[in-house]
Amino acid sequence: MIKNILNTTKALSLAALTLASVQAGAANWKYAIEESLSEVQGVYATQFKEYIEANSDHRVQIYPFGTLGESTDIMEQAQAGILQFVDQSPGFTGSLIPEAQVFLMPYVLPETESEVNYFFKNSKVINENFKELYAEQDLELLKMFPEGSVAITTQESFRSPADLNGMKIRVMTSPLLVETYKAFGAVPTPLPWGEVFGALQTKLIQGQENPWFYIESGKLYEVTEVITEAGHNIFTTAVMANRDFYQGLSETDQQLVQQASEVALDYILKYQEGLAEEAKAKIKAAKPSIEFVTLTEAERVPFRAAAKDVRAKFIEMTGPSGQAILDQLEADLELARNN
Ligand code: 6CS
Repeated sequence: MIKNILNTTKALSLAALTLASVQAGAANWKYAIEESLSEVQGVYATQFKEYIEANSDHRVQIYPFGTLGESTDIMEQAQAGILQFVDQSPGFTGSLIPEAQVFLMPYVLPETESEVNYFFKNSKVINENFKELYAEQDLELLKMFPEGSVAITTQESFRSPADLNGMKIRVMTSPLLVETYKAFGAVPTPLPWGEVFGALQTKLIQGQENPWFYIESGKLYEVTEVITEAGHNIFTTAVMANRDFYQGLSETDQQLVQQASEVALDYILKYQEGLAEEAKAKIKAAKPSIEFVTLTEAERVPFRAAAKDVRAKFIEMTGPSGQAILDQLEADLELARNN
């Protein structure tokens, strides 16, 4: 049912896209995101749009989740040049750019917000290494940004990998997430976002992982009994432009796009201060029976051990290129720690 509605909306929106006009000098740029306008990707995209529109005659039309299909659909449309900008998270980019899965590896990104923010502002791996890898896929990588610490929703509480045995946990479709949840002892179930709520409701899956704000805005707590923090990851997303489109822009417009991306990044990092705490409070208020669990350091030990296997899988999937990415990422994180 939801799928049919999504398909119809997608068809209508695609038809509208082909009718979109380009006026002389002033362009209409199309930008699709994986979330709604009020969620983190939507807030970033709105800042980007407002900067572009305040500083040029160009207009930016944002297409929120569902209007043009799932994450993989909007990526295809951006690569084909139907869309000028797209936000796709590494959790879905893994099959296209395996190295992007470095952001999915458990216990690599730090938990401290200031370190995370420093990393996303200054990272060489993003601004140099990944720029090249995305370019090979006809994409101009503009920014990557965090969306908060990832929590795991389940029906029953867990404290160890053994407790996760047999639990079907939904993950985004990147292969490394499948390896992660296998290593964590669960049964990983890759699904596109549009199918997650229904799958939890019908008990096809028992849980999933996402940042707190998304668990709240997606009302996932309605179909969840326990939300657990294992401190294993920070959700990362990426914004890019179609490369031919970007290369074809005047130098002034390229600068405009870069400045808009920078302004939106600063905004979104600040915007998220306290966001997870607000989401937790809203969830508790909406469902007082919900249980929040934070795994202790001792309880995290076996999950950290499992992360070593995931690291080996990442290298197996990506070879020397992935190793170089991982080395640079760790050097960037070291810098973030010391700042
Ligand atoms: O779980 C997902 O599929 C996704 N999570 C977030 C926070 N954003 C986009 C994506 O749909």
